[in-house]
Amino acid sequence: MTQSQEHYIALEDKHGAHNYHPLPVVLAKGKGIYVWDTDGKRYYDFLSAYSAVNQGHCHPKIVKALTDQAQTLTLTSRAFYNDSLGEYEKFITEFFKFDKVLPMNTGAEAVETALKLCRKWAYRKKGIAENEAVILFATENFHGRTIAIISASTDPDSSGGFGPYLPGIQVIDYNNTYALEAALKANPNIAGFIVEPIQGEAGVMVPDEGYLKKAAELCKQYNALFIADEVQTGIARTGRLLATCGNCNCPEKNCSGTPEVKPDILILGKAVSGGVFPVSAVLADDEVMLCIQPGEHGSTFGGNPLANKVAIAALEVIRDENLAENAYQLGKIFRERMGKIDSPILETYRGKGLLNAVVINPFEHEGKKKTAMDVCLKLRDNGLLAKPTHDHIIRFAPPLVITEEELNAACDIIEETILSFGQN
Ligand code: IF1
Repeated sequence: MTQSQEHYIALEDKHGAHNYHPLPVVLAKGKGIYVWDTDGKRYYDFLSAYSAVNQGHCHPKIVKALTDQAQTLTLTSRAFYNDSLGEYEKFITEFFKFDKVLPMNTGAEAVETALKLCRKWAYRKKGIAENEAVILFATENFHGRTIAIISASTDPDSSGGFGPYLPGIQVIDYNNTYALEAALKANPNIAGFIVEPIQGEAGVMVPDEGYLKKAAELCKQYNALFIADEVQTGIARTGRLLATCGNCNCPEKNCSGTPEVKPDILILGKAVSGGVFPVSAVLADDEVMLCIQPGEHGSTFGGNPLANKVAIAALEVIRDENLAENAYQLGKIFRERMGKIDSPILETYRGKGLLNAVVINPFEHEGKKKTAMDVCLKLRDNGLLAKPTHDHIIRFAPPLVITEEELNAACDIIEETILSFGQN
């Protein structure tokens, strides 16, 4: 850590709220799969801003869409029409095969939107009595930071001390279709079930094969909406256009893998814009989406011209650069490489596509107790950035534009770093 970086860290510490504990590195530039710190040192970015920068940092096509539109028209509000919103709505609904989209900005806002939509549907279509609707969530979920969302959290760090919480929420076991069926059977007021196809914050928890399909079938059987939060898993990250990829008709060649399911409500964020701008989206067919009527929901910035142009460009990059296929192929190589690392500190690894995690056994090194954070600090020193989750898990999620050669070079760093700890 140089003096210059300490200066930036001290500034944030003094003037910013202390709601984060960042890895000590101060970034000043990004290009493709790389970021540079304020001293000019280059790193492989294996976090990709939590999977927002799937298209790589500062992708020229996306940046051009942003700068062109920034000089023309940035914001109209939804009080008026604008000449890019319809174009974007047509594009994204055709891309993901839904009738309609509701544009928002952040992931949490899109989740809130989906929850509101689900409740409206419950009252207007399912016939649940006013104020009686219940939405099911999974244990260890992460859907964002709003009061409604943390009301469903099972993580005391997320929810503790922020009560009172929102009613109308029930939490059931993740990756357990029996628990889902029991809940649906027990209560006719269940309006929907919201789930991450792979749980990110929980530590890249990949559910059993067929779980999502069965969950969607159960929702259909009991007339509840199946809501997929693909804010993190969405848009090529897991080796398919969507982790729930069913009826989405992926433009990618390799995306003919086992079709899973088409959610009733699909939530996207992060990579919709390639990390250039906050853009999120809720997609549904008319039967559901038209339950919300004019004046009942909205946002000043949702559907703004900058967002519209940026999102079209970002999705075109996903399609034109075959990023789902790349994530699929390179994900296999990544896990093969992790499987070959022979170290007592590497407990296991898991993931899909380029959303992976390595589980670190707590260990002692040079007489001191070490955790995943110590491994991440060493990775940083060795030129690769990743962030621990839950003390013992390291998430590895590089931009999807990474090449096989670059991935192997990055795996060399991970391997050397882990092995350097294993030799006590
Ligand atoms: C933070 C994790 C990732 C999400 C899913 C909605 C949202 C997120 C599945 C909300 C956001 C973020 C937010 C970020 C940390 C991060 C995260 F570590 F918590 F789990 F990505 F891995 N649904 N995830 O993962 O989207 O409102 O943030 O745009 O610092 O809170 P948002």
